Amino acid sequence: MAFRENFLWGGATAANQCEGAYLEGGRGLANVDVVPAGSDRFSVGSGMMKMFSCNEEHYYPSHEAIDMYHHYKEDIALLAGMGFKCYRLSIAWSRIFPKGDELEPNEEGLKFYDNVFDECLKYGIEPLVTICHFDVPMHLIETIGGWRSRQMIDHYVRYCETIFKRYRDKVKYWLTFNEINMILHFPFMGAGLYFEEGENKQQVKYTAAHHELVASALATKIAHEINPEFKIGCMLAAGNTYANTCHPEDVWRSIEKDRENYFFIDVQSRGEYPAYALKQLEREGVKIPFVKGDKELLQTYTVDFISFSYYSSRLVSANPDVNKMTEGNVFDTLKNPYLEASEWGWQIDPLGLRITLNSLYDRYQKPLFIVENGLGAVDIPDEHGYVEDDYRIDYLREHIRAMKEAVELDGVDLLGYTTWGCIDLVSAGTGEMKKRYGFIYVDKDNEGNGTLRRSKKKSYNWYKKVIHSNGEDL
Ligand code: P53
Repeated sequence: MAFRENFLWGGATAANQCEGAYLEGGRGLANVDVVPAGSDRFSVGSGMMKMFSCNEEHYYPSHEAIDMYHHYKEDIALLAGMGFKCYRLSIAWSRIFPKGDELEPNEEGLKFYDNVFDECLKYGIEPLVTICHFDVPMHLIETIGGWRSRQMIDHYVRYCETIFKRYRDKVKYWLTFNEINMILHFPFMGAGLYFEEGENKQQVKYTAAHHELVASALATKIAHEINPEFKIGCMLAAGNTYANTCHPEDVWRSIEKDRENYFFIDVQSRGEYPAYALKQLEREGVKIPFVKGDKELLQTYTVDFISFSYYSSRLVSANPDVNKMTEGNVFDTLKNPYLEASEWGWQIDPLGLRITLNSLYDRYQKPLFIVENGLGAVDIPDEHGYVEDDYRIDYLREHIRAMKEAVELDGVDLLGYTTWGCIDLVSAGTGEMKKRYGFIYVDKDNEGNGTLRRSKKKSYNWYKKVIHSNGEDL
């Protein structure tokens, strides 16, 4: 058998993309609530357009999302019906600390996640919790500028300590920051960063990154103090970058591109700023805001495992004339002529997953966890809400095969696999509902119309069979 006995099969979601109830239960407003769907999404999400509150002209998909806040029992029962061993979800920071700088947490928010975890445990589902999946309380953005401020570390650590203690006996696996490298690509959405005119963006991004990296190390420290059994992971938006040709310049460019992303994991897993990053930041005139003790913290409290999302490989050229990027993703990439693409232009590359798994394992030699993978597609349901989603089954089957080869043939140490958006939810990149990943269909459209009814797609029973056979019956 390729996969270990207790391999963690399951699916993943994020609070802002599924919970809704954005002001219920004492929850405070977060950056993710003011990022609209539609044409302004990219400018707001990337910190170029200031929109710190909601207005009438825009539609904000996080406000209701799929209303999992009120449907969680039904939803977790559906996940359990597929035999899930693991459910990755995130805690909405502003449910626990509505403004972010309170000293006492919001009991109603804590209670909500108690209920959610109890529901998971009832079915023997192991929760895997993302502590921060893109969300930052708006109050902290308005008062201190989000992660550009070092004070964020204290607020984050207080939040971590609160949830580690509260869920000490319910949750074992934690991720400190979702796709930490997203800070470079979608900085308002990823870290609450808004750029003032004329500001050195590179400096702001790496300052914020440093604060997150120190916060992540501190979280790892207190996690193990609170419960030595806790497993703390980092999380990378992964996918190797290929060179467009065998021209050495292209190969070099692809190495540089990958390092932009590896940088974060190099710090979180190896415990220090890699030499290439120190040199590059120095050349760019970026100052890393080290404070006494930071280096020791980073060195001492490295992560227990490496988790990542994988949707696609990337492609780059050193030639600026060739380097015209495709649309449809916050990650730049050239069109790879050997690959097909999804309806949103994301290129489909199952072998790329094996390549990515091997690269990460070679580099870090720590257990890996695939915490996101899947196909965002348009689904057309029949009158019962049933979708014949063979395209999704094909995508997942090929990726699971590739991951199996990485385990069986290459010896990669893999803890589990959670598909993205196991129940349809709001797209982070576009804000649409139409871009669906789920085994479970949710009746809701891009404009917010629909009954929110849940129904099983064809892939539901397929995935159930995959889990039941521990990945043998694909
Ligand atoms: P969507 C791209 C853009 C935004 C978030 O993306 C992304 C990515 C791809 O790496 O990251 C993750 O919804 C993220 C999820 C997100 C998922 O990819 O744009 O962790 O929140 O939903 C898929 O199709």
